[in-house]
Order: sequence, then C-alpha cells, then structure tokens
Amino acid sequence: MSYVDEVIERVVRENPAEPEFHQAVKEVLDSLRPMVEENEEKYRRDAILERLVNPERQIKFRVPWVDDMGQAHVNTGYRVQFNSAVGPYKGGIRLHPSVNLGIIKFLGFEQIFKNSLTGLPIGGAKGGSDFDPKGKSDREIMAFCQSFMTELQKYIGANADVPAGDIGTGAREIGYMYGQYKRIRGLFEGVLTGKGLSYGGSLARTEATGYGLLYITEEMLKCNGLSIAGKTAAVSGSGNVAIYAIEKAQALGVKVVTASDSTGWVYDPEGIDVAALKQIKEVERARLTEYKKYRPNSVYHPGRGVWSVKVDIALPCATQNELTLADAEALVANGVIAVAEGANMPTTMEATEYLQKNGVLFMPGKASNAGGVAVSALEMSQNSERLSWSFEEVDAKLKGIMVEIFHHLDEAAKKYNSAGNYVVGANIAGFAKVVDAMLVQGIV
Ligand code: NDP
Ligand code: 2IT
Repeated sequence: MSYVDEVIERVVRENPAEPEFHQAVKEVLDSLRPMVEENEEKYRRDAILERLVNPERQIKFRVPWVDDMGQAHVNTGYRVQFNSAVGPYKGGIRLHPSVNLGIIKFLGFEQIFKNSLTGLPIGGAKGGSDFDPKGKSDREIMAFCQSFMTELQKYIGANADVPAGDIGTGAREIGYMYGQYKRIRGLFEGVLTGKGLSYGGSLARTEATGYGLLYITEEMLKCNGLSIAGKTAAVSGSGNVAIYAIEKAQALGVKVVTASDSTGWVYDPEGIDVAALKQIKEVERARLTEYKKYRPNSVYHPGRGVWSVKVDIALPCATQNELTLADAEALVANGVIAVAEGANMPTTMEATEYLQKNGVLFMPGKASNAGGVAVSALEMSQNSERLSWSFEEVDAKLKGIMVEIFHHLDEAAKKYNSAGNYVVGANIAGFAKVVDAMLVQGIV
C-alpha cells in the first residue's frame, strides 16, 4: 500500500465518526501523491504525513453560561492547534449547533494549507462551540463569550495562537471575547483579529474574504481568456463572506441573482440589493424572508435551491458540503463556467470531480477564501507596529496576495502535470512551505 493510502486508512481508523475530517484529509493527501512519491523515503523517515494529520494539540472544555431567565446552560468549547511549522496558530472560531470535534479538525486541517498559501507567517488552527447564537439576546451572547474566553485565554496569545471570526462569530462576539481576554490576562495585544476599528482592528478585514474571493475568481477567468464583467452569478449564504462577495462581484460588473440562509433562498432577477441584505443580516439579524419587503420583484423559496438557477459563476459561501453532485449536474447542465468556494469545503468530493471533468474552472476554498485570514495576518502586523493602514493600502495588499496565490497554485499544478487542476495546485503549493519548515525543525 502506498504511504498516502496507509496514512488515510489510519486517519479513518483512529478518528471514527469524523467524516468531514476524513474528507479533508483524503482530498489533500490525494493531491500530494506525486510529491510524496518523489520524496517518499525522506517523508517516511520523518513521519511527515503522520505528523501532518495529527493536531499538535486539541483542547476541549466546558462552557457554562446563564440565560436571561436565570437558567444555566452548558456548551462544549474546542480549540484545535493543528500545525505551527510556519507561524503562530491562526484560525477562526465557529459558533453553530453542528460544531463537534470532527468539524473543528477538518477546518483546522484546511487552515494549515490556506494560511501557508497566503505567504504570511501563520500556522493552522480552528476553534468553536456548539452554542447557537440565533435568537439569543446581547447579554446572553456576552455571557457565553466571556465564559468561552475564560477558558480559552489559557491557551492563546498574540505570538502563540490568534483566533478570529467564522460562522456565528462576528464583530460583536470578537468584542466580548477581546474584553474578557484583556480583563483576565491584563494584556492589550493582538490576540484576536476581526477586532473593531476603535481597538486595533484592520480596515477591510470585514470585506476581505468576499473581496478576496472575487479577486482570485477574476484572475482565474482572466488567465483562462475570460472576462468577469457581464457574467451572472449565484451566491449561497447571506453572512459575512456572502455579503462582501456580492458587493465586490457587482463592483466588477457581475449580476448576482441569489442569496440564501439556512431556511431558504431568494432569487432577484434584477440583482441582489446589497444594502437591503446588510440591513436584514447585519443590523436586524433577521431571516431572508424579509428581503421581499425591500425588493417586491424578488422571489423567496423555502429550503435549498440556489444551484438550480442558470448562471455563469457559482460562489458557495455558506457551509461545508452544501454543493452536492446533483447540484453540480444542474450547474453544468445550465452552462456554468466557474465555481469558486467562499466557504470551507462547500463542494462535496463527487461534485468537485464532476465539475472538473466537465471543464468547469474550480477554485478550492483554501485558496479562494484565503483573503480573510490574509487580512487577519495584516491586522497582526499592524498591531505589532501599533499603526493602522488605510483601507486602500490593505485592499491593494489583499488583491496582490490573491493574484499571487492564483499564480503560485497554477504553477504548482503545471509542475506536477495537472495543469488547470487548482485543487491539486492549491494543496501542493500550500504543503510545500509547511513540509520545508517541518523537515528543518526536527521531530517535534
Ligand atoms: P456567517 O455566520 O456570517 O454566515 C453564514 C451563512 O451561511 C449564513 O447565511 C447562514 O445561514 C448560512 N449557513 C450556515 N450554516 C448553514 C447550514 N448548515 N445550512 C445552510 N446555510 C447555512 O459566516 P461566514 O460568512 O463568516 O462564513 C461562511 C463560510 O465561509 C464558512 O464556511 C466559513 O468557514 C467560511 N469562511 C469564513 C471566513 C471569514 O472571514 N468569516 C474566512 C474564510 C472562510 P443562517 O444565518 O440561517 O444560519
Ligand atoms: O476559515 C477562515 O479562514 C476564517 N474563518 C478566518 C480565519 C482568520 O483567522 O481570520
């Protein structure tokens, strides 16, 4: 059995009931085969793959908090510090009832390669809790965030591990967590990113993931002889990534006709009204059913269905495995040209293969959503020098990073006889720097 297959088998055996983690590991290790074969003796001797798939540390803790009625609740908190070969641990915190250890491990594993691809010195990690922020009062959110940070603060620091936002964790939650960290540790330092602008946050961090997604999509199309202007797009999700993806897409001349949340989706033939979406999701924290009040010509559908619409570009920006084989078939039947992932692992493996086989340009999330963590790393730089850069400066750096990621992974794919396979390119390019650092740092 090949070294890659041995390690995949071991991951499945030793991490039962963690299907998303298995999926992420399989996808990455499959891509690495040619590079592993080239270096098999060296990698085996240093147990590179075994170390790569085993987190350096996994922290699991109790998060007790009291609701507005005086009732106590207990949630589970996680931080998986996966790999620090190229920099301090870095990655978001997900607050969603579906969170479990396997989900956090898949996200932390992906983060290693994504962070490496940014070219910035950040290692891979992820955290979160099965806490559901929906329908909670601000005081309840604060109570949860303070309790979560009371435990997490023992394990993080500006030069050790720097969490940030993800599903369910936005500016409000980061603010409460930062306040509690500062109170307990007595340190005003860049321990979290995605902070508010009044206490060390970076301009353009809010927009970064969505904007970055469009910058790399534009570059991918350009390098394949296509122009992004004038295209139509379907976006899923209506959170941080989706909103700013739609905003930038429209600025580049793309007509985005859909948005969704976990209860339904909207089709707006005139193009999604971003101001309305921000009002509904960022201000009112309401459901997409409200959208029709702003746009009478739009149609609301309960359930899922954004991938059934005829578009040129699909941008999944909600959650993992939300774009299935049946969705990929529908997109291809409707003539889709490109799929670029704003979310982490939103496309199932079968769907990815189907899209690639049918000539659809496919950009994996670890490359296309790297703009968020890249600007997080720029926030860390600004905090270290105690300066704030202008929006234009950060945005220009973000664009430069996304364009560079595209060319870096495009070259890596070509080098290993997989021209145009950006999944292989992203995994190899991300891994190359990490393995270099692991090999020279000894067996740790
Ligand atoms: P938000 O919480 O802001 O928004 C998430 C959106 O996805 C909401 O519209 C939500 O709907 C929808 N959603 C979440 N879970 C499900 C589900 N199980 N089924 C259907 N819809 C769902 O999160 P973000 O926009 O920050 O994150 C979206 C994705 O992007 C995630 O995969 C995240 O890991 C990834 N990502 C985020 C980055 C960031 O900087 N924020 C950076 C890189 C990747 P509802 O409100 O109804 O739950
Ligand atoms: O998945 C991700 O890259 C994020 N949620 C952002 C992580 C970060 O540290 O900014």
